[in-house]
Amino acid sequence: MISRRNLIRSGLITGGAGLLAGCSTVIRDPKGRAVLESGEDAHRFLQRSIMGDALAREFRDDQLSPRFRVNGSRTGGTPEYDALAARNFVDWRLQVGGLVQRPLSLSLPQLRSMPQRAQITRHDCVEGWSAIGKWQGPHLARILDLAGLSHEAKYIVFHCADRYRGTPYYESIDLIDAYHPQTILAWSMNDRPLAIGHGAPVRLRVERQLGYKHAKFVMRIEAVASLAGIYGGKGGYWEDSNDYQWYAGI
Ligand SMILES: Nc1nc2c(c(=O)[nH]1)N[C@H]1C(S)=C(S)[C@@H](COP(=O)(O)O)O[C@H]1N2
Ligand SMILES: [Mo]
Repeated sequence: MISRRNLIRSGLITGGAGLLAGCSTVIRDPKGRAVLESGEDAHRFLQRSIMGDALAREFRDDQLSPRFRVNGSRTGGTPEYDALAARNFVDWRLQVGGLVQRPLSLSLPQLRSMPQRAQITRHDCVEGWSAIGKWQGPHLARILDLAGLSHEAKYIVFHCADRYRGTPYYESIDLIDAYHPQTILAWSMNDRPLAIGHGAPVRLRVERQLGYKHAKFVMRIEAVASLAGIYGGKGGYWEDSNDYQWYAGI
């Protein structure tokens, strides 16, 4: 099956190659050329050189989808998660660690009392459905700054409560996406606390990438220098299990 994402990706790369043909500095620069020669990096490179730090499209309240499906795991699923959910996540703490100067343990009220961003965006799943929802939460950047990233940190890994088909769900992004203004840890969806199906108590929103990057049921955030030692080493559940692209730019 040809996935929609691959179509988008090849479309972008084809379109982008044309654009870059006139961009002699990129072609002459050995680093630029190496990047162009590897498909996935090229996608990321092109999206960023064309879009820079551009925002994903935002929508109006009257454009919210009447129905937003629950996809993948419908709950964190473990006894520990169920116990947290039963007490409305008052005992839940977000752990922030790895290559940071100050490991953190943050409660939901703490996340809610930080400066918030709200955004109405379209979620695009690789399986071919989309839905528009409103998300609110603190900037991931703010939390990373509180923890103080070490210089060696290159990726942010999100460890989730659930196992999907028996394997722990996790995802990762690089620092450019981690610091993008629309990258938030959402605890609210459509002006209500995030429902369990959508990833309570907190899920990642990384709006310029496809749905599977938006980790639900986030328990722990880890800053790392390399993705190599983590599970299958490809940076995420779907990347490890189905060879999905690590950079899932839309
Ligand atoms: N922890 C976790 N996060 C996950 C998934 C999952 O199964 N477990 N599924 C992903 C996929 S493929 C999609 S499309 C979205 C679905 O989010 P939704 O249930 O809010 O629609 O969550 C993503 N994040
Ligand atoms: Mo998805």
